[in-house]
Amino acid sequence: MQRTLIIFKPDAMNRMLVGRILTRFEDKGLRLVGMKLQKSARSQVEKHYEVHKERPFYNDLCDFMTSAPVIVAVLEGPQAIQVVRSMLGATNGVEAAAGTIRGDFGLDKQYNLVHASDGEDTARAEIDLFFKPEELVEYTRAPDSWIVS
Ligand code: 3AN
Repeated sequence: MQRTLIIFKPDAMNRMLVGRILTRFEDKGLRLVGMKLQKSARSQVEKHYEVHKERPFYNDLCDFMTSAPVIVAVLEGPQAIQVVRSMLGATNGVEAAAGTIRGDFGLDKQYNLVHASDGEDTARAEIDLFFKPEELVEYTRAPDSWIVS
């Protein structure tokens, strides 16, 4: 089992797409182990996107990510990091394949609806940045035995 951090970005929130996107993750069988609504602190967002600090879009990206409340969540499942990245599709909605979340709902590279961790180390760091250990819940659901053999 692997855990990955996702963020429903301000565009997903303002376009009221959270329910429809979350349904896709639920339909896939992924399990929510943490979830909260928050207006992110600038310092948290700056740290989250630190790897892009030198990129020209860094400041705009931090402005955007603090412009409205977001929903941060942790999803769990086999190979969850890769599974969720594949479901999102390419960064730019114009290029993202049809059938992916960005391919079906987006047309932009900044307004790309959902963030998801891109590797094991980043997933661990991002989960630590956005969640306290006690905010993550371990449990099983009745259908789990029919989702993973
Ligand atoms: P991904 O979200 O697919 O992991 P990254 O890590 O390359 O994409 O970029 C992080 C975030 O930076 C993206 N989600 C997007 O919001 C923003 N971003 C990436 N490239 C650009 C760009 N050329 N112009 C504006 N924003 C960008």
